[in-house]
Amino acid sequence: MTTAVAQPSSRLTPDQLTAWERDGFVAVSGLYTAAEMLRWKDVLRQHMVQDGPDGVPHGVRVWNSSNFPPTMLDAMRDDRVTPILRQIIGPDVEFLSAKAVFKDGKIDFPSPWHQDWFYWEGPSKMSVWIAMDDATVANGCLMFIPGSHKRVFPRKHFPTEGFSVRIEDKELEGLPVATLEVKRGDAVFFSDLAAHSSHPNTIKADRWSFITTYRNAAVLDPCNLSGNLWKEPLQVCGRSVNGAKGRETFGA
Ligand SMILES: O=C(O)CCC(=O)C(=O)O
Repeated sequence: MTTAVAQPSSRLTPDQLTAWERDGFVAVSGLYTAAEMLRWKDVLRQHMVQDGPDGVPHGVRVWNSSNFPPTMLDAMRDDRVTPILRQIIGPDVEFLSAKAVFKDGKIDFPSPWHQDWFYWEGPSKMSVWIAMDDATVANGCLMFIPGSHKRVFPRKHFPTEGFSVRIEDKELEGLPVATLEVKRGDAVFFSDLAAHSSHPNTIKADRWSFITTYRNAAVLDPCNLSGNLWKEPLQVCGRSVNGAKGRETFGA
Protein backbone atom coordinates (compact mmCIF):
# COMPACT_ATOMS: atom_id res chain seq x y z
CA MET A 1 0.00 0.00 0.00
CA THR A 2 1.45 3.40 -0.95
CA THR A 3 0.02 6.21 1.13
CA ALA A 4 -1.05 9.48 -0.51
CA VAL A 5 0.70 12.56 0.86
CA ALA A 6 -1.62 15.27 2.20
CA GLN A 7 -1.83 18.73 0.64
CA PRO A 8 0.49 21.55 1.75
CA SER A 9 -0.55 23.51 4.79
CA SER A 10 1.06 25.07 7.82
CA ARG A 11 -1.75 23.51 9.85
CA LEU A 12 -3.13 20.01 9.70
CA THR A 13 -6.64 19.74 8.29
CA PRO A 14 -9.30 17.84 10.28
CA ASP A 15 -8.71 14.84 7.98
CA GLN A 16 -4.99 14.98 8.61
CA LEU A 17 -5.57 15.17 12.36
CA THR A 18 -7.83 12.14 12.11
CA ALA A 19 -5.11 10.31 10.20
CA TRP A 20 -2.57 11.29 12.87
CA GLU A 21 -4.76 9.90 15.66
CA ARG A 22 -5.64 6.75 13.71
CA ASP A 23 -2.27 5.90 12.14
CA GLY A 24 0.33 7.56 14.39
CA PHE A 25 1.87 9.41 11.44
CA VAL A 26 0.88 11.95 8.83
CA ALA A 27 2.74 13.26 5.79
CA VAL A 28 2.53 16.94 4.84
CA SER A 29 3.61 17.86 1.33
CA GLY A 30 5.64 20.97 0.55
CA LEU A 31 6.19 22.08 4.14
CA TYR A 32 9.58 23.36 2.95
CA THR A 33 10.67 24.51 -0.50
CA ALA A 34 13.06 22.47 -2.62
CA ALA A 35 15.52 25.40 -2.65
CA GLU A 36 15.48 25.50 1.12
CA MET A 37 16.19 21.78 1.33
CA LEU A 38 19.20 22.19 -0.94
CA ARG A 39 20.48 24.98 1.32
CA TRP A 40 19.98 22.77 4.39
CA LYS A 41 21.86 19.99 2.63
CA ASP A 42 24.83 22.30 2.08
CA VAL A 43 24.88 23.51 5.68
CA LEU A 44 24.53 20.01 7.06
CA ARG A 45 27.13 18.55 4.73
CA GLN A 46 29.64 21.13 5.97
CA HIS A 47 28.60 20.59 9.57
CA MET A 48 29.05 16.84 9.24
CA VAL A 49 32.53 17.26 7.82
CA GLN A 50 33.65 19.75 10.50
CA ASP A 51 31.92 18.22 13.49
CA GLY A 52 32.18 14.50 12.80
CA PRO A 53 34.82 12.09 14.03
CA ASP A 54 35.58 10.90 10.52
CA GLY A 55 34.91 14.03 8.43
CA VAL A 56 32.57 12.05 6.21
CA PRO A 57 29.36 13.70 4.95
CA HIS A 58 27.16 10.62 5.03
CA GLY A 59 25.75 8.18 7.56
CA VAL A 60 23.80 8.83 10.75
CA ARG A 61 24.52 11.68 13.17
CA VAL A 62 22.56 13.17 16.08
CA TRP A 63 22.84 16.78 17.21
CA ASN A 64 21.17 18.68 20.04
CA SER A 65 20.97 22.44 20.47
CA SER A 66 24.52 22.74 21.79
CA ASN A 67 26.19 21.28 18.69
CA PHE A 68 23.56 22.00 16.06
CA PRO A 69 24.35 24.33 13.11
CA PRO A 70 23.38 27.71 14.65
CA THR A 71 21.98 29.11 11.40
CA MET A 72 19.40 26.32 11.31
CA LEU A 73 18.21 26.47 14.90
CA ASP A 74 15.42 28.96 14.26
CA ALA A 75 13.96 26.65 11.59
CA MET A 76 13.32 24.07 14.30
CA ARG A 77 10.48 26.25 15.61
CA ASP A 78 9.47 28.48 12.74
CA ASP A 79 5.99 29.34 11.51
CA ARG A 80 5.71 26.26 9.32
CA VAL A 81 6.47 23.58 11.84
CA THR A 82 5.29 25.20 15.09
CA PRO A 83 1.54 25.42 14.30
CA ILE A 84 1.50 21.71 13.49
CA LEU A 85 3.48 20.81 16.60
CA ARG A 86 0.98 22.80 18.67
CA GLN A 87 -1.90 20.90 17.07
CA ILE A 88 -0.31 17.54 17.78
CA ILE A 89 1.45 18.13 21.10
CA GLY A 90 -0.32 21.12 22.67
CA PRO A 91 0.65 24.65 23.73
CA ASP A 92 3.95 23.70 25.41
CA VAL A 93 6.56 22.22 23.10
CA GLU A 94 10.31 21.78 23.28
CA PHE A 95 12.85 20.74 20.66
CA LEU A 96 15.19 17.95 21.71
CA SER A 97 17.47 16.89 18.90
CA ALA A 98 17.91 16.35 15.18
CA LYS A 99 19.18 13.24 13.49
CA ALA A 100 20.72 13.23 10.03
CA VAL A 101 20.22 10.01 8.07
CA PHE A 102 22.20 10.62 4.92
CA LYS A 103 22.25 7.69 2.54
CA ASP A 104 24.12 7.73 -0.73
CA GLY A 105 25.99 5.23 -2.90
CA LYS A 106 28.09 4.15 0.10
CA ILE A 107 25.35 3.99 2.75
CA ASP A 108 22.52 2.01 1.27
CA PHE A 109 21.15 -0.05 4.18
CA PRO A 110 17.43 -0.37 4.89
CA SER A 111 16.59 0.94 8.36
CA PRO A 112 15.14 -2.01 10.35
CA TRP A 113 11.69 -2.02 11.95
CA HIS A 114 11.62 -0.27 15.32
CA GLN A 115 9.77 2.14 17.56
CA ASP A 116 11.86 5.20 18.43
CA TRP A 117 10.45 4.99 21.95
CA PHE A 118 12.68 1.92 22.56
CA TYR A 119 15.66 4.26 22.63
CA TRP A 120 14.41 6.79 25.17
CA GLU A 121 11.22 5.52 26.86
CA GLY A 122 9.44 7.92 29.26
CA PRO A 123 6.57 10.15 28.10
CA SER A 124 5.79 9.79 24.40
CA LYS A 125 7.59 12.09 21.99
CA MET A 126 7.26 12.74 18.29
CA SER A 127 9.53 13.42 15.35
CA VAL A 128 9.40 15.07 11.95
CA TRP A 129 11.11 13.19 9.11
CA ILE A 130 12.05 15.91 6.63
CA ALA A 131 12.84 14.82 3.06
CA MET A 132 15.88 16.68 1.74
CA ASP A 133 15.71 14.54 -1.42
CA ASP A 134 12.80 12.84 -3.13
CA ALA A 135 12.40 9.52 -1.32
CA THR A 136 11.09 6.56 -3.32
CA VAL A 137 10.93 2.81 -2.92
CA ALA A 138 14.10 2.60 -5.05
CA ASN A 139 16.22 4.96 -2.92
CA GLY A 140 14.88 4.01 0.51
CA CYS A 141 11.66 5.78 1.52
CA LEU A 142 9.96 5.11 4.83
CA MET A 143 7.43 2.42 5.72
CA PHE A 144 5.03 2.52 8.67
CA ILE A 145 2.61 0.12 10.33
CA PRO A 146 -0.58 2.23 10.60
CA GLY A 147 -2.04 2.15 14.12
CA SER A 148 1.09 0.64 15.68
CA HIS A 149 1.48 3.71 17.94
CA LYS A 150 -1.19 2.24 20.23
CA ARG A 151 1.07 -0.48 21.58
CA VAL A 152 4.66 -1.31 22.49
CA PHE A 153 6.12 -4.19 20.48
CA PRO A 154 8.49 -6.80 21.96
CA ARG A 155 12.01 -5.63 21.26
CA LYS A 156 15.19 -7.50 20.40
CA HIS A 157 18.70 -6.19 20.97
CA PHE A 158 21.31 -6.51 18.22
CA PRO A 159 25.07 -5.98 18.61
CA THR A 160 25.16 -3.18 16.03
CA GLU A 161 26.27 0.43 16.32
CA GLY A 162 23.03 1.86 14.91
CA PHE A 163 19.44 0.59 15.28
CA SER A 164 20.51 -1.83 17.98
CA VAL A 165 16.97 -2.31 19.31
CA ARG A 166 14.50 -3.65 16.74
CA ILE A 167 11.19 -5.36 16.13
CA GLU A 168 11.56 -8.82 14.65
CA ASP A 169 9.63 -9.50 11.41
CA LYS A 170 7.57 -12.23 13.08
CA GLU A 171 5.95 -9.58 15.34
CA LEU A 172 4.65 -7.76 12.28
CA GLU A 173 3.30 -10.70 10.32
CA GLY A 174 -0.11 -9.95 8.82
CA LEU A 175 -0.08 -6.25 9.69
CA PRO A 176 -0.62 -3.70 6.90
CA VAL A 177 2.43 -1.73 5.77
CA ALA A 178 2.18 1.82 4.40
CA THR A 179 4.98 2.94 2.07
CA LEU A 180 5.49 6.71 2.01
CA GLU A 181 7.05 8.05 -1.17
CA VAL A 182 7.66 11.77 -0.63
CA LYS A 183 9.14 14.76 -2.46
CA ARG A 184 11.99 16.98 -1.36
CA GLY A 185 10.49 19.44 1.16
CA ASP A 186 7.74 17.10 2.38
CA ALA A 187 7.63 16.22 6.07
CA VAL A 188 6.30 13.16 7.89
CA PHE A 189 5.15 13.76 11.46
CA PHE A 190 5.23 10.54 13.48
CA SER A 191 4.77 9.30 17.03
CA ASP A 192 7.72 7.68 18.75
CA LEU A 193 5.54 4.58 19.06
CA ALA A 194 4.79 4.35 15.32
CA ALA A 195 6.65 1.25 14.08
CA HIS A 196 8.70 2.21 11.03
CA SER A 197 11.55 1.14 8.78
CA SER A 198 12.86 2.06 5.36
CA HIS A 199 13.54 0.39 2.05
CA PRO A 200 17.19 -0.11 1.00
CA ASN A 201 18.73 2.43 -1.34
CA THR A 202 19.18 0.24 -4.41
CA ILE A 203 19.97 2.93 -6.97
CA LYS A 204 22.86 4.63 -5.16
CA ALA A 205 21.11 8.01 -5.32
CA ASP A 206 21.25 10.51 -2.44
CA ARG A 207 18.46 9.95 0.07
CA TRP A 208 19.05 12.52 2.73
CA SER A 209 16.62 12.97 5.57
CA PHE A 210 16.66 15.08 8.70
CA ILE A 211 14.65 13.92 11.70
CA THR A 212 13.77 16.48 14.35
CA THR A 213 12.39 15.36 17.73
CA TYR A 214 10.05 17.22 20.08
CA ARG A 215 8.14 16.59 23.31
CA ASN A 216 5.41 18.05 25.44
CA ALA A 217 7.23 20.59 27.60
CA ALA A 218 4.45 20.54 30.23
CA VAL A 219 5.25 16.91 31.13
CA LEU A 220 8.20 16.18 33.37
CA ASP A 221 10.40 13.74 31.52
CA PRO A 222 12.72 11.49 33.54
CA CYS A 223 14.84 11.06 30.38
CA ASN A 224 15.83 14.66 30.93
CA LEU A 225 16.78 14.03 34.54
CA SER A 226 19.34 11.44 33.50
CA GLY A 227 21.22 14.45 32.17
CA ASN A 228 22.87 12.94 29.13
CA LEU A 229 20.16 12.06 26.62
CA TRP A 230 18.95 15.55 25.74
CA LYS A 231 21.45 17.98 27.15
CA GLU A 232 19.80 21.21 26.15
CA PRO A 233 16.13 21.12 25.22
CA LEU A 234 15.00 24.35 23.60
CA GLN A 235 11.62 25.97 24.02
CA VAL A 236 9.49 26.12 20.87
CA CYS A 237 6.36 27.59 22.47
CA GLY A 238 4.72 27.81 25.90
CA ARG A 239 6.57 26.86 29.07
CA SER A 240 8.84 24.01 30.08
CA VAL A 241 8.92 21.98 33.28
CA ASN A 242 12.11 20.37 31.98
CA GLY A 243 14.26 23.48 32.06
CA ALA A 244 14.36 24.18 28.32
CA LYS A 245 16.07 27.35 27.24
CA GLY A 246 13.78 30.14 26.10
CA ARG A 247 13.24 31.91 22.85
CA GLU A 248 15.82 34.61 23.53
CA THR A 249 18.63 32.06 23.31
CA PHE A 250 17.77 31.02 19.73
CA GLY A 251 19.46 32.05 16.55
CA ALA A 252 22.97 33.07 15.67
O1 LIG B 1 15.54 7.55 7.41
C1 LIG B 1 15.49 6.34 7.60
O2 LIG B 1 15.90 5.52 6.83
C2 LIG B 1 14.88 5.83 8.87
C3 LIG B 1 15.43 6.49 10.04
C4 LIG B 1 14.79 6.03 11.29
O3 LIG B 1 13.92 5.21 11.28
C5 LIG B 1 15.21 6.56 12.55
O4 LIG B 1 16.24 7.21 12.62
O5 LIG B 1 14.49 6.33 13.55
